[in-house]
Amino acid sequence: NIHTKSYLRHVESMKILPSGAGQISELKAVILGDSLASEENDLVFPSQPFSNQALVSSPQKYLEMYKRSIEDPAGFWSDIASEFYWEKKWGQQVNSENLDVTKGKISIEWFKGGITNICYNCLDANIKAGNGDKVALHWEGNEPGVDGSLTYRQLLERVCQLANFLKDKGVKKGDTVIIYLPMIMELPIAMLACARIGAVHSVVFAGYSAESLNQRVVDCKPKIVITCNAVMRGKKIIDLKNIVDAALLESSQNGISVDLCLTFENESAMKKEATKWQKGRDIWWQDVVPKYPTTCDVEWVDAEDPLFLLYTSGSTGKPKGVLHTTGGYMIYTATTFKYAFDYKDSDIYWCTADCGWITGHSYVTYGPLLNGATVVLYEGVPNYPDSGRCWEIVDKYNVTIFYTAPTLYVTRHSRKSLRVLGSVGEPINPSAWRWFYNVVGDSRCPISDTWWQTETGGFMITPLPGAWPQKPGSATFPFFGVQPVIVDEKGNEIDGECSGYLCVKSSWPGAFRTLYGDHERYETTYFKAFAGYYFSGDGCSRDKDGYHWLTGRVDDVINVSGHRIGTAEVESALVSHPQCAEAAVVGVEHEVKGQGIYAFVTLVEGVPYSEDLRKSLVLVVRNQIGAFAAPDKIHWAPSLPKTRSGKIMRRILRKIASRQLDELGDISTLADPSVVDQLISLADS
Ligand code: 6R9
Repeated sequence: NIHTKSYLRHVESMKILPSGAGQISELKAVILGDSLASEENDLVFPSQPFSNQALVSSPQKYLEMYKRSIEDPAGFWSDIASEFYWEKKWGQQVNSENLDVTKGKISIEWFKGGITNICYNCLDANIKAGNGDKVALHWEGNEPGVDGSLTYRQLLERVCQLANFLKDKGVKKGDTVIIYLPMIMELPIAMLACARIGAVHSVVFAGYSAESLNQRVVDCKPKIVITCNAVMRGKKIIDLKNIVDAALLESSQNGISVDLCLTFENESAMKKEATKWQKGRDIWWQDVVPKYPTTCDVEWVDAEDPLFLLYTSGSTGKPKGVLHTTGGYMIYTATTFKYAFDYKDSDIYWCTADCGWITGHSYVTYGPLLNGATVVLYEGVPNYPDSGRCWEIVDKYNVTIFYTAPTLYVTRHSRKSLRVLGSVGEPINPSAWRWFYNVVGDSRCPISDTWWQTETGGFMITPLPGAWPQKPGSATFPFFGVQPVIVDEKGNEIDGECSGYLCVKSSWPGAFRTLYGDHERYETTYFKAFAGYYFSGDGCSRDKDGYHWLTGRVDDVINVSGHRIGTAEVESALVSHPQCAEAAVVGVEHEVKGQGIYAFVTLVEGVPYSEDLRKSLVLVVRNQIGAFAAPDKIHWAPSLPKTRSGKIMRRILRKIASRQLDELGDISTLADPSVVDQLISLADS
């Protein structure tokens, strides 16, 4: 195996190091020599005390486990799966797969024939293990001082009440339930209640517009919609019930009518009396759910029975309903959570993602609860009432593991409790990485830069904190059982130092099994581009030490006069300029070069935009990448359009860059849609 070889080389090169030593610059000189001072060769070592207590404490240990996971996936994963509760064990064959379209239908199965329930494993099993009185969820409301918590036992009781209600209303195994809720405890409760009775949940992020919600209702035809009347985002009230009403009206005109809309009264945002109501269809959660018994038998399901659908946008066309099944997803999210965050029973874990995204499914709800973790849920926005809020929350709950999109700002507060940081959603450029490491983590906490996707269910390429030195901006090495390959245009695997398209060879337990109702699109989108592989849609390079560097979506690659330039590369160069706070780069049509480089740039607070500064920004890119990569246009951006999960919406930036202002599309998922108007007004300044 080529990759195992390159890791071996890597490990050999590290044997000369005193393990976990902290003096980066001296060590760098020892192993790399002076000539290799470029950014990607900067190694950041875990501290000795951290490595000593880590689950995977050395590259050798990782390599041992990784090798076994590749050579004997069935053995590796069934050993882990045996630690979970199964009503009946899986059959003789642990897994089977076909990832090659030329050999027939694409199919992936793990633990088929095994009978289990993920809600049981999250709650009942942890209570049986003595964690009944441990806090499962700490909830922090939008308004400071508004909070609450539930122990594992209390959470189970709430879940059972809702599960009983759903059953009573005729929701059965295999039925779909749409959940349109903000980050209140009822959101994970609703997910778990569906899982308990074998219903398939489809959480729709409560920032989606009525039109988007309608699309999803029409596609998955839910038995019931669970929502709440309103939510506060900072000082703004969002009337969710209105949005649901509009969506359901539209879907009924499309021939799909939903008969039941269970509505939670989110009192701190809006009173019952102020809520629009459709008699006969709408029911208040508080009026009915608490009347149901606090115990509820589990619906045992097959490992390959569907657990949830989660819609994600494709590059074109209607949203894709990514379908995950039960057993493999359960084992995979639990295991990735445990190792990538070096999870210990005493940890307090906070992931800032919303449950409306995959990160909230795998790493707010399932992964952490399967491990019996204490999870912080936050209802609000990171900068309300001010930019210190996140750190206030970290200090208030003594958060030890903090997982976020790398776009937050730090002020005051101690953050002493932190020990592991995580990053997700976008390539984190070396400057942002250093800031996260030095400022947020006080140069003490390893960063798990986790590369993965809605489709992959869980982490694919990620550091294991404490196991090996990190390189700022690199997601490092594959998780157990994952075989990333980099292929060229023709689909040939390339070895060693290289860059190309990131694919995955062989399945892993957390892989999605189909696109809901459209298996053909599943095959075409993900398995036809490079036969035999799952194609991620991302570009990636691998350096001589085997570290992986994600370069962004392949559709974000700009081809300038035949030079392939990752938008992330140009962004990294721009943000290395001391006066540049953030940058987003897109391609635009260019008469001569084919594509030109268009850069949106946010300056450090207080720095005025000037012609000299523009020149020096362009110069930085010329110097770091080459003249061919010099931006054709620098567009000053007081802020960038981002989703609530922190992803820059390049689709919108591309439209602004090419001045296709009437084609901006749906901007309802932006954290702050007014950013768009601001950018347009600055387009030609
Ligand atoms: C988990 C999640 C997936 C896309 C993925 C890639 C980008 C996510 C990343 C990253 C570089 C990381 N992405 N994590 N790129 N480094 N650590 O975000 O899922 O919403 O489906 O997005 O996000 O481009 O293809 P999803």
